[in-house]
Amino acid sequence: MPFEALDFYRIDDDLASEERLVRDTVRAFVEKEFLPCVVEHVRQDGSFPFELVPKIAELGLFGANLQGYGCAGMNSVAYGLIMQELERGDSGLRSFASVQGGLVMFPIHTYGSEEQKERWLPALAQGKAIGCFGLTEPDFGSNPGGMLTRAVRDGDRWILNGTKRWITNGTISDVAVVWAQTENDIQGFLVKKDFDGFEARDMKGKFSLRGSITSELFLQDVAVPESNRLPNVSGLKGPLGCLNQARYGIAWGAVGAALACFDEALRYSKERIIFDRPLAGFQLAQQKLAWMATEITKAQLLVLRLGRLKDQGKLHHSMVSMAKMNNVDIALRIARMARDMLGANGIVDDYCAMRHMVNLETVRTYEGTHDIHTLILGRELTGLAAFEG
Ligand code: TGC
Ligand code: FAD
Repeated sequence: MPFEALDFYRIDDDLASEERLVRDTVRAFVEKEFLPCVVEHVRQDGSFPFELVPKIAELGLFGANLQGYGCAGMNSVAYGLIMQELERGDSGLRSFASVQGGLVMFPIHTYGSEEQKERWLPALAQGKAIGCFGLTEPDFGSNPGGMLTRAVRDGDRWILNGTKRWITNGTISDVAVVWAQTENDIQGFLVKKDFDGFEARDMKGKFSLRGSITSELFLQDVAVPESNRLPNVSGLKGPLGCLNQARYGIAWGAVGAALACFDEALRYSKERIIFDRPLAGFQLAQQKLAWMATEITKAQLLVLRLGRLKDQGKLHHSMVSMAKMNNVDIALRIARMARDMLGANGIVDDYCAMRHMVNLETVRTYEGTHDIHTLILGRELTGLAAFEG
């Protein structure tokens, strides 16, 4: 039986036919090409089905909401639906696309020179080049403003020193967007993989997001030409502006993971006979399913409204924080509940609930932890920042 996405409030009716078409196309791709191989990659830590990259590019999924330079120029809702469908497959798949599009193509598109855009955007959109985003450091995750990576001006180049950790796709990237502190402010640099003094290494031992490559980046006296500095932004708002894009995609993606877990739990509970009748017929099981369906519906409405606001230019970043925080939280709780409803079967990789559950632990942490988004909202509501002390 094919996957059935819950649509209790007929949200489909509010989608344009092109938006539905995009969603259905990505759903079919995930079903046919990605799901048959995901478990094999998850069993190896830090492995991704790289052979699917040309197909993902052909579907226009890298930087799908960007205009020009070979990008698909879709609206924000279509972009969100792409993220939803990719994460229905696996958070690692959505991560691959959201880093490439939201964290690498977006800053080049928004802050880059014309030369940088021409050089990188078509190649990144076609999947002929892969990129990564280096903001987090071993000692500075939630507080990137404290970063130790330094860029010192030396004539027409910059000398970069520092370490970035937890960087998705670092070892397979042709270009890293590296954020570094200069004498005056934070600046973004396009660091090519073959620059002397630059090295990326895989990180192993993950329980979570195993179907994704996570790396450390080492920069030792790396000389980066001034022409590789992103000229149109400075300060922390540069990287934080990129995070907005990726957090928006995660808010949609989390719905996809939740839909997969709900569908699995519903099916399983109808088929599983316990005490001579289907599990789904017991009140406790129905309570769980009713709660899941309600939370998914609320999450769907949140992101649809968010997407329409984004397209109208009315989005504030604290709205994105609310959606990322809420949707990842409910998706994680739904994944745990689905795993529980599957009993012992829930712990094996024939089923998706536990894979989504452990992935969502990462999703709760990256792109701003649940706590950080709570504090962003707290600041927005009260006018008082509670990040320190
Ligand atoms: P704060 O004073 O809040 O802001 C400094 C400047 O930035 C502006 N700003 C934003 N602009 C755009 N979008 C946002 N979301 C923005 N948030 C803030 C702000 O207006 C200000 O502008 P200006 O012109 O006045 O200079 O800075 P703060 O130091 O107080 O920030 C605090 C905090 C905690 C909110 C911020 O540091 C934060 O968001 N921390 C979380 C870090 C984080 O999310 N890291 C993610 C790393 S990348 C990643 O995880 C990728 S996962 C990849 C995958 O999907 O695989
Ligand atoms: P910390 O900041 O040390 O937080 C530890 C705990 O303290 C958390 O519970 C947090 O919520 C809490 N905390 C923090 N501040 C406060 C506060 N003010 N008040 C109360 N509690 C607080 N980064 C990139 O730059 N690029 C990437 O591509 C990337 N990919 C990633 C992929 C994976 C698989 C993972 C796990 C992470 C990735 N990250 C990436 C890093 C990610 O963004 C950081 O892990 C995240 O921002 C949190 O930072 P941290 O791990 O240092 O946790």
